[in-house]
Amino acid sequence: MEEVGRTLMLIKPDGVKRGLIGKIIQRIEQKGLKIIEIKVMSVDERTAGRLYAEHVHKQFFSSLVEYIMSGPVVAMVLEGKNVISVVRDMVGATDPSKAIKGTIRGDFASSLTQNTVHASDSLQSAKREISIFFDESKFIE
Ligand code: FUP
Repeated sequence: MEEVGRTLMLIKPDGVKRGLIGKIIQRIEQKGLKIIEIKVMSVDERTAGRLYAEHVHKQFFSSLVEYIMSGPVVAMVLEGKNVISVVRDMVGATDPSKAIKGTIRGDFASSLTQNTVHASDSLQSAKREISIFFDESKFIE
């Protein structure tokens, strides 16, 4: 069954710095996803730590946190049918060198750390991640 759900997408600092906001949003709109919320913001250490909590013991954690704090990001809440798989397919593989052409990372990214976008990997993590960046009670109907 196709269920309507919501996910968090971030355009990471490299995407913002390289002027890719418009191109990425165009792909989201062309795919028919609904943008429920969107803002440009900087990520502080606490927010970065919450976002990447599952990676806290990994050797790349500190570079990940440092990178996401290195410049403004665009945070978005997207809604659509099968939203997790639709958005993850659009984003492409974590490692841009393995991401196929036509995906955001496949077309725009070249570094594992600076991989242009983040998207939640399940509805459960989407709920957790959305609450880090937005107050869901204030979303427009
Ligand atoms: P993804 O869900 O595709 O963003 O990937 P992960 O949750 O596995 O990884 C989160 C972030 O950690 C990725 F965006 C890139 C970064 N990362 C590294 O920097 N080094 C690694 O070896 C693996 C992931």
